[in-house]
Amino acid sequence: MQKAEKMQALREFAAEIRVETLKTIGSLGFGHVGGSMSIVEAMAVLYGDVMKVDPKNPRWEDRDWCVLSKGHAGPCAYATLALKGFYPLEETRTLNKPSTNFPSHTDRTKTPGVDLTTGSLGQGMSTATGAALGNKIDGRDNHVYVFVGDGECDEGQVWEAAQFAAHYKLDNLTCFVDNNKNQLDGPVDTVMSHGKGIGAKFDAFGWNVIDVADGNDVEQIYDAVQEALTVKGVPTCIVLNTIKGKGATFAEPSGAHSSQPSPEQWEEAIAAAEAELAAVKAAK
Ligand SMILES: Cc1ncc(C[n+]2csc(CCOP(=O)(O)OP(=O)(O)O)c2C)c(N)n1
Repeated sequence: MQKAEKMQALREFAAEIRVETLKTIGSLGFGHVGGSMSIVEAMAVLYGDVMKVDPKNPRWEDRDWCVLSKGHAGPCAYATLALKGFYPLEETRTLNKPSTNFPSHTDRTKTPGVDLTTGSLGQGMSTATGAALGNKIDGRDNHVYVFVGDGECDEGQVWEAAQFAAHYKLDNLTCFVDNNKNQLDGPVDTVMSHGKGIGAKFDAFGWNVIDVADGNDVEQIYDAVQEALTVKGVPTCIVLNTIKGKGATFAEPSGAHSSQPSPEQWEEAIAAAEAELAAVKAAK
């Protein structure tokens, strides 16, 4: 497939994920829209092209792994995995309801395709790093991708894992930083700034660092991942400069962490995302 054709397919996949993420959270009426929408394009690139996974065998030992250390973005993963064929889309509409397999934060014991349980910020970075080391020791030819939030990077545990990953030369590990500039309590720079920047911190810990100027652009993300996969001897951090709430009419303007819009606002947002999907398809 030509690259242009591939990018078009990834843009369409991202637009579909955006619609289904909204419908998933909308089935509950409230939730983590902001941090789910900011990573849509990165998830589209991973599951639409880069990662080797088998929806019929989610625990295939040689699969690539994806860990949402920012586990509150679970709905984006649920929509992505449903579109990839791990389970029917309708099932995601039970989000966070009693006896659901789709809790607000990702849980590997409940949802097919979820590789590690997360939700307590910082921990997913450590467990993903452990998984990468385990895979390396086992001689597996696979890769672990982990997403951390820029607010999450306040957790000391992120940096313990970063130091560990560099020490063990985990070139089978790529960490995406969802640099959407906002966390729960407000702007990252107001709550706890990152000094010279999160990328500079990973660099200081011995990682290869790639800055993606537009972290909601599938081609820029795709190119960064391809570059990361060529780097040997060190893990790579890809800083995605994203927009919190991207594409959600009620959440993007404020960059809110969680949202509980009115039914009319849900309808408006889903209609806008569906219109965007149609426009992306028409641009073929
Ligand atoms: C250890 C821990 N402390 C606090 C929380 C509550 N919490 C959930 S999300 C969040 C903000 C995270 O911000 P960021 O990493 O920027 O993610 P984004 O909202 O942009 O997706 C907080 C404080 C948590 N889940 N775990």
